Amino acid sequence: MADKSVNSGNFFHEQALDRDCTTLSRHVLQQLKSFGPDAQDLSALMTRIGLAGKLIARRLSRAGLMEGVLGLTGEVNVQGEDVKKMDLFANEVFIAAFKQSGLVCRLASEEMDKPYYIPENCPIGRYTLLYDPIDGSSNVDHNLNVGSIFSIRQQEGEDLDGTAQDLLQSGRKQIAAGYILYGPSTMLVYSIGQGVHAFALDPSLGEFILACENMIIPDHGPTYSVNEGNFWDWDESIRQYVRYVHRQPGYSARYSGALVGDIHRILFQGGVFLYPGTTKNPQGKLRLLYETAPLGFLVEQAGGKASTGSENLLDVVPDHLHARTPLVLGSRQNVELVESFIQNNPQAESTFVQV
Ligand code: AHM
Ligand code: MG
Repeated sequence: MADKSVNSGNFFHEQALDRDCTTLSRHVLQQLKSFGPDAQDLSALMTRIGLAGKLIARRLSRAGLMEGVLGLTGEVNVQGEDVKKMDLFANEVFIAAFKQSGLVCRLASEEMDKPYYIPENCPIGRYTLLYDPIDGSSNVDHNLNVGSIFSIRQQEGEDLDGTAQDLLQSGRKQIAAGYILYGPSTMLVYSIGQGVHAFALDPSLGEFILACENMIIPDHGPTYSVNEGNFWDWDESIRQYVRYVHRQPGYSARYSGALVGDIHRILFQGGVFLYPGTTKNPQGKLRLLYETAPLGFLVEQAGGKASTGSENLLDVVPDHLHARTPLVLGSRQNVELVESFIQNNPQAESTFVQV
């Protein structure tokens, strides 16, 4: 008679092995159900992004022990923000990871005034990588969570004048998007338009392994995530929303200073992240092409909603590479509630599921 305990042991062993073998590149190919050139390219793009993430995670994990990792470079970037050494390092990591890949023709990031074009002596691909190398830079020097955000678009036309005008299109043009979260563990969350999937970096393997497939954001959640230090710089409608939330039972404020971490929590628990315009910056702080549009793409793919407060975020067409948008992102019902305040028609919470 067969020994059932041995068989079931084998079954769990096989399952665990299969899970460990679900790497990022394999997962992309499985999603696309193809080994054709487009699928191979997308799989290779994700692998390179994963490599950049591993290099950045390695540097961050040793930052407190090494000279010259933390602090400012003394430069100011195109956004008018002080550049940190980690911002510069992470920016260069992505360039190094893609320069010889033959996958991209250009990279554009928060830290570069203009796109970086792959030099002619290197293989040139047909995709563009847009990225924020370190999201939440102010957290870096204090050993708090930070992230990287990425978005992939296909080059349209020849871009002969080198101005990358074809990038000035809505977020619907994204082929893939996601983020890497450098927290207690390093996680990569991505979508190629077929759901949202989370991978955890297994340090013993040096691989991103599937941790959570087809993530669905709850329709309503308890978290509101906003920098209330800007309260008196907001429009009255945002102040009214926040006052309203203060009076509602069940809400919790969570704001880490790094968008990636805050959105990661909201993807799992539900809730809303807001970065509205202020009197000084009516378009808010966050940039469309490499911050808000990729996260909007992810959240929509998870069944949530991405808005500027007055229109669908993924419909916004930027007028320049570093254009900003106000952001209201998260669970569908929470986002609609914020929108109703902005449109001066506050909806009663009773129409929403209680938290
Ligand atoms: P960064 O990419 O320069 O770090 O800026 C983006 C970050 C977001 O991660 C975060 O939500 C926001 O800026 C915090 O800004 P503030 O300090 O104004 O609340
Ligand atoms: Mg940023």
